[in-house]
Amino acid sequence: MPANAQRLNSPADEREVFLQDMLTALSGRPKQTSPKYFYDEVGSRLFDRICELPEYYPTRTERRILEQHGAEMARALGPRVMLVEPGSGSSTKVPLILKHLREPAAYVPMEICLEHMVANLGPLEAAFPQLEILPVAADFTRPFSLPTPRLRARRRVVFFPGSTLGNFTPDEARQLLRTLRRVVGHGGAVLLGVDLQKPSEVLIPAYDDAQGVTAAFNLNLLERANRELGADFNIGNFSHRAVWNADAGRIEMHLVSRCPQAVHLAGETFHFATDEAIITEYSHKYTQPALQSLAAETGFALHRTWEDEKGWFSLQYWVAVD
Ligand code: AVJ
Repeated sequence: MPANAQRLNSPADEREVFLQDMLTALSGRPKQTSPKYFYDEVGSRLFDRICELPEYYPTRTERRILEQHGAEMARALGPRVMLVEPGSGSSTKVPLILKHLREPAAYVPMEICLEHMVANLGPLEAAFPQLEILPVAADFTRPFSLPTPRLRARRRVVFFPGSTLGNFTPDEARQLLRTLRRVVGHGGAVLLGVDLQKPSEVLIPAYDDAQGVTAAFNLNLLERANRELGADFNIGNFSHRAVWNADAGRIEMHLVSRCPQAVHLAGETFHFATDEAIITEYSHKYTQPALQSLAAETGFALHRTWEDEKGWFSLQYWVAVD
């Protein structure tokens, strides 16, 4: 583990939390797990492959907006920024901002999977040798503390791309944004990447691609529970499904039981009926008016937005208001 990396929770802690969350999930009606459990090393690598899929437009669309408007965004953020990125994954987007930032104080990537995060910081360290990089291995949905960079930062900015905000229900999203408001503090800001509403003919293939990579990403959750928790999911008895829930404005990913079956975990037995589903992820798709009010409800003012020519994806610059 690199000297400057912080791990806020021990692997044993993480495993115990995963176990309790799975037991709660499998006891639920409907059964529902958190999408954060997709991202072990296998899942993180599958997600990297999803980002390259022809059907999965969010990553490349956001990347194009960052390439076209990165300099403007950096001007809006100003000099000596401490840039915090929750759910940084492979940190492949942040260089498009960092390269335009004046004297950034530090970059703080946050990821649950320390190994995957650190394994992908090499190119960034090479590209920005002056920049202090302070990785934090933590679950940003749980209370966390931030490291103090050598250089005194003029302001804190949270960079939250990729529409990860979409994983959260509206109430959870408000709660998370209020946490990020406290994290950035007075004079701080967030730079959000958010996927926008569009026809379901575009959305559903993006979450159910022809090559089956998203299906493997979804099923890996069960393989991970078998690997790490000693569960006995029969992977072949479950199938991947992506549905567009128009009323809730979200894509839902499900793992559907193909037959009546029982799964055992930590001495407990969980029964599945045919066609019974585990909800494994929500991916909410936003509209501009909804984002405008979400900013106001969570202690921010929407200052700037940048969109692609199709209006499929949006980068939002929100400034903290007291
Ligand atoms: C990383 C949460 C933004 O919801 O689009 C990709 C994850 N799930 N394919 C998304 C995901 C299925 C992705 N986020």
